[in-house]
Amino acid sequence: MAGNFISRGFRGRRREDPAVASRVPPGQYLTPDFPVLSAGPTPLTPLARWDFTITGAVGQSRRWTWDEFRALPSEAITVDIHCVTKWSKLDTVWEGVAIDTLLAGDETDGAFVTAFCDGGYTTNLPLADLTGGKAWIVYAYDGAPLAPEHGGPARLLVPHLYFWKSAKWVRGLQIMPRDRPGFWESLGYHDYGDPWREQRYRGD
Ligand SMILES: Nc1nc2c(c(=O)[nH]1)N[C@H]1C(S)=C(S)[C@@H](COP(=O)(O)O)O[C@H]1N2
Ligand SMILES: [Mo]
Repeated sequence: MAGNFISRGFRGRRREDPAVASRVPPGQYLTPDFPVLSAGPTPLTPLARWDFTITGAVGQSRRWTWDEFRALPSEAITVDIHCVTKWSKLDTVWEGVAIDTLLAGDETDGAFVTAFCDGGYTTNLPLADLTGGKAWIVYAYDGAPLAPEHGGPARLLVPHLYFWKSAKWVRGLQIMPRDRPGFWESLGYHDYGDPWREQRYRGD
């Protein structure tokens, strides 16, 4: 497939190339770096004490230990990411478990989700933005275990929204009937955060 060939083989990432430019949302620039943006110190939770839980408006709460989580079916994911501070990165390569896999077979009443993390960070999303192959809990980046500063051992990856929604050091999802703003959303960031509509701040 032509599109696939271009995105896989492309290393120069020149914005003037229309195939590249069409993948950069308004107001964003491309960076070859992988900046670290954390609101606090990097938490270091030993894997023996790590778990992942789904709670709230679900038929049954679910919990996985690290070993159980790593035994789940996983996928390789190649996606573009967009930070609200205006950098974008094309073709980032991750490995992780689809949220669909974690929710499989479960009836949910809630339409909203708060992702919660070691260190206390939270972010909110509509449940529909986490399902249908649009979001993952990832534990590897570029073929190596996810570095602690980038959210290791595991982070949420929701590439179609600004990157603050991709909660680092994520430990679970709380499913709720109503929307509740997370950390940055309470401080004036946009509730939804679509980079293609430049939803950076409340009111955008
Ligand atoms: N737990 C947690 N997750 C977080 C953050 C944070 O401060 N704490 N920062 C968010 C923001 S604002 C961005 S842009 C991305 C940055 O991810 P990176 O440091 O891997 O580039 O993580 C998001 N997830
Ligand atoms: Mo950010």
